[in-house]
Amino acid sequence: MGDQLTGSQILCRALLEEGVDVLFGYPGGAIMPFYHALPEYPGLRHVLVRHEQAAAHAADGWARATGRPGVCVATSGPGATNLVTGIATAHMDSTPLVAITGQVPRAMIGRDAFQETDIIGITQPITKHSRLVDDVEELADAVHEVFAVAREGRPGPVLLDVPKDVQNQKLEDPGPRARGPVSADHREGLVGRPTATALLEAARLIARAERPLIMAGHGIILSDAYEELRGLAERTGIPVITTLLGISAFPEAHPLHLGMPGMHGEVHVNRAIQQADLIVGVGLRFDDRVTGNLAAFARGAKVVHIELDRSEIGKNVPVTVGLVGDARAILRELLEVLAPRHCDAWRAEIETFVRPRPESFKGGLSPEGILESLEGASRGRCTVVSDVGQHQMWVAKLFRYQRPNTHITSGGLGTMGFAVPAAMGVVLARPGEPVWAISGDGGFQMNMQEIATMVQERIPVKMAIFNNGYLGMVRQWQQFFHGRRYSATPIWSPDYVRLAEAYGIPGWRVEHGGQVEPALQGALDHDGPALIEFLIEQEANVFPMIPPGASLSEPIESEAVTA
Ligand SMILES: Cc1ncc(C[n+]2csc(CCOP(=O)(O)OP(=O)(O)O)c2C)c(N)n1
Repeated sequence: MGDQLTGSQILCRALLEEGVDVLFGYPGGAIMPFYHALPEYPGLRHVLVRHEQAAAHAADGWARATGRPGVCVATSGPGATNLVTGIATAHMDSTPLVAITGQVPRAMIGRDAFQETDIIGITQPITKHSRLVDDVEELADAVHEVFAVAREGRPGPVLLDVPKDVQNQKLEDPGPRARGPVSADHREGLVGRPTATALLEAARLIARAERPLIMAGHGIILSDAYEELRGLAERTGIPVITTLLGISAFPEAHPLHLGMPGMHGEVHVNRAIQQADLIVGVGLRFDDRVTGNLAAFARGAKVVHIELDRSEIGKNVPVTVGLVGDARAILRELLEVLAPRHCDAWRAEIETFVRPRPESFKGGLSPEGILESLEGASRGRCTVVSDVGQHQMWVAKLFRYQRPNTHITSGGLGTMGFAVPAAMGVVLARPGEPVWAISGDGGFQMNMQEIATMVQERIPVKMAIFNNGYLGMVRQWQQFFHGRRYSATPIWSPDYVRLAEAYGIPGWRVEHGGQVEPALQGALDHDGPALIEFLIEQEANVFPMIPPGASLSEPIESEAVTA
């Protein structure tokens, strides 16, 4: 007779078999058997967060940085429901995330037991798959199944709900699972090839277009298609636009890089889109923040859409040729049939749309100045995790990303409070590299409790708060579209330097330009978490801005228009 294992031990072992080495979580009644088993598996590092939402965001940050599923754990009821925003964030941005929740014992399910919620029902619309395991015999297979679902095809979150008595159930040790090495490659098992006819048609459109553009999205990062994207651009001379989640999928300093499109996109980028005769969209979903008024979006352009998720093709924008599959694989096939060409005349035309920018903001306390100094101090070697709001747009537009996948943000859900916990996950995925969490004073206060996690777990996140005393992005909308009625947007902050002190970490308040670089250097030199508060101009705005519902041709470019 072999040894007996509990469900919890089987769960831990299955996690190790999936290559998991870190999990973010918070214990409670229904998940206690799992936490009882955990110390027997030192290969599983557990990071105790201060709020389950942060566990989901940290696992999400870890997953975005590694390309492998991140894992978060919570108890039933309030623990599980606290994960929901993080799961929805991962769902909107196609992050592979495995959420494990305890559930009340099977005999209690459906009786409104203490801390019972139907977390399967709650999360079904925001997961790829959610599964209640009601027999220990199924547990190991269920773990492997949800990991496979999370990473295969278009990645996304999954949830495994494990009743407490199943965690305690005993089973004859089935022995380690006979399976090959775990692949970190989420492209495993993918996807039909596009037909030769469709590929040739796409190549023909690319060869003949006079004003073509490439729009690159998150799919480039998810499929490691940097080289192929660059190959496509350089073979054809077609300028490249990167969406918010596509930022850092193409070198920003490259002469073919144009910038970000959409609501806060550069004027020349949006103008180029409106004048294009072909858009090659790769790994993106043409969401409404990118297109503006759909009816007026790129009306002269045919669209070649390369996308893993078939349901995205034609969902928002009419498509001339849709190529369904992994971006890297399809770009490679396309490169085989594409002859070299250039787009010099079109590029010269776009050049005339570009608004002049000041040479340097260095040393200033403007958002531009801070980001330029931050880039200099980090020598381009850092990863930047931004929160949601005005600062997010400044970070997206002004920071010059030099390496792939070094810009991480909540795009689809736009989740305030994301940056600080997500950055913890990124630090653990990229030890030795500076990781900045850049937040507004609003979003920072949504998850600042996680400084305690950083201290206890020695996670050296560098936190930068752009404090404008307002929920800035909402205030900007109120200024532009609600007659400056600043309803519920002025926001008080605690003394962040003393807050840092209370947590035992260094903190700086930066009130004038001369303090920017010393503070950045001080934070980077400190071997641990550190915090900087930048007191920026209170009513600074993000320009340009396409008003909601307007077309990309109708930007607000300066204060004059809003006065
Ligand atoms: C969880 C959540 N609640 C509300 C919003 C709506 N919202 C979007 S931006 C924003 C203001 C953000 O303010 P702050 O964090 O101070 O950043 P700033 O815009 O000033 O840079 C708000 C409230 C949101 N995106 N997420």
